[in-house]
Amino acid sequence: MAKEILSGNEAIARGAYEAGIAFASAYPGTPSTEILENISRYKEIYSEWSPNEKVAYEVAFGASLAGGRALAAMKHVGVNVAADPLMTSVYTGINAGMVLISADDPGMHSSQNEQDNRRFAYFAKMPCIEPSDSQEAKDFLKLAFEISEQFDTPVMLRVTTRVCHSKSVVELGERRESAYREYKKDFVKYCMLPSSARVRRVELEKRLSKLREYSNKSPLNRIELSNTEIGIITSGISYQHSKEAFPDASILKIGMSNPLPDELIREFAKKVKKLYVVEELEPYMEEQIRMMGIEVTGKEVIPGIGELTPDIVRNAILGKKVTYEIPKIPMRPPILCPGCPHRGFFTITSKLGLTVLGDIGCYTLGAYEPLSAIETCLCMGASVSQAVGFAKAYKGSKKNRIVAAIGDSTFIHSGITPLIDAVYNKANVVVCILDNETTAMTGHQEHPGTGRTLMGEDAPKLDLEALCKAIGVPHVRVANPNNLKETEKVLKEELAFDGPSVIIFRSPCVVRDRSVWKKPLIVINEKCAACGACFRIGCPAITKDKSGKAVVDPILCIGCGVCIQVCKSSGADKCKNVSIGYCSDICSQICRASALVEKEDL
Ligand SMILES: Cc1ncc(C[n+]2csc(CCOP(=O)(O)OP(=O)(O)O)c2C)c(N)n1
Repeated sequence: MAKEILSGNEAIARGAYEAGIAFASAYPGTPSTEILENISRYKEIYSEWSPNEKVAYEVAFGASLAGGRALAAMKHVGVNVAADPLMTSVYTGINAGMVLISADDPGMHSSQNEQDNRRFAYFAKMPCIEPSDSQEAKDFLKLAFEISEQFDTPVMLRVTTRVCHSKSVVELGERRESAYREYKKDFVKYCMLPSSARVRRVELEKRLSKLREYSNKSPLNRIELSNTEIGIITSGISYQHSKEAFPDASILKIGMSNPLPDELIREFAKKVKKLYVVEELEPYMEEQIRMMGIEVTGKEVIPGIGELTPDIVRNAILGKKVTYEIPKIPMRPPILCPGCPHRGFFTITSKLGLTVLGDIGCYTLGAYEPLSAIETCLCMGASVSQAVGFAKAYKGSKKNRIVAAIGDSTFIHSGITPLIDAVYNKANVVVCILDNETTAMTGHQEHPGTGRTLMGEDAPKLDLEALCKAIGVPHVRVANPNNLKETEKVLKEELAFDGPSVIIFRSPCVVRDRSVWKKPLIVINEKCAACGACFRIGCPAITKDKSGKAVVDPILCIGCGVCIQVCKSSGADKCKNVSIGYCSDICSQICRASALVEKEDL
């Protein structure tokens, strides 16, 4: 069989293909995003970006009921959004195999929190499978579908950033078309009213004990017996770290972490002198093992925050005190790209001193200095609902100045219902939809507002203006955030309005749409007053020379012109007085600009 070097996410996609699945859905989110991007390359599988994770889970569940194997993929916090259907789908069980992929992010490389979704699987009483490399990611996914069908339950495949993004050798297999399972109407199984749910509740417990028996015998859990001085129970990426730190130790490798293989754990515990549990984040296995009456060392020595490494595992077990520390290296927070349309918007909200309640997306970077323009970030969609509550309860001087800033993808994900709340309850808020026509933060995925699907087809484009009007928003405006005067005028007008309004700040993401790139700008050194105004917009293309004057890097600058508009020496629109202007000399000297050598007089 052919072998390839694949990331965990690519391997999961391959596993989905080989498992003969019919349907895959997701809402993007690091570290899970590439799973669906890779699945969409297999034309045998219908795949879609759903508007949010709840929908992604439900459409996959619908596909499973209809008889096709289905999966839904999401980052760990996405499972919170999908929790409602998830908790009850475990009662009904499935028809064709159904797998939920939860991609957790220990260390919060790209997340607003750090949660261990093995706890979710335990809470939901669903099987949880944990691969530790790309080969297992593929093989375990296939097995997860078999477990799902054998035990009539959705199954969680829980991966973490290191498994998702590390690459290792994977032996490929053939696609085995899964047999179509005919849907049969079954009130007690599929229609969760109290009378039927009570029946299924009992079934759920019976299923769990069968799953525990399975877990004890399953090849997913295996003892690797070696030196018996130290025994380590571990799962996922922590298995790789443990092997590297203690190549000679005995290991119980857990691949199925819910339900845990209790008998196997007892057997292993008897064989070794000192027993450790090495697991990232929560003492999930440790607590259960202790509840079995087995003496074990875990979080007393292994940090419960952040990622583990072989060094941490080695030091912790050798008795050196290891505690989690926030990295001390100089912070280099991510910043808005040069030319990002969000910059113009924040330049004005900062200037006006507005209270901007933020959301999650590239625009959250407006919270960092020097813009410091966003005051909150909680979860997707929360900007609008928080703004409603804030506007209602706030008694300070900025009472009428509450602004919610939310991206287009995030608005569709979970901003619409809170906007309905704003209209229904007459909240005095200005909701600013920062519409860059893509899901930029996670890598430019399509969404219902882009007019394209994951599978590359044209789709009806969600009309945000019409949607907001239909909700009943009295004022719906559209503005160009790169035009600072227009941005300021529209914001001031809507802030003066007593009631909810929506301003759609529309300008494409410049990383995705290069058609908006203009010639790079140049600073006329002798005209620069070194006032620093252009530094305050936080554009990475602008740096300071030794004398404190501005310098524009022509390689980074895409000529959005926001800096020209804040340049103090610009003297309105009179080009002659502008100290930053379009460069024609430099353009002709750099390759990217060779297409842009139009003469432009300063
Ligand atoms: C529940 C949840 N799902 C997914 C994510 C990952 N995520 C963060 S921001 C974002 C979307 C950003 O797109 P948009 O709102 O259009 O803003 P942009 O980045 O384009 O400015 C996604 C998918 C998340 N943080 N939380």
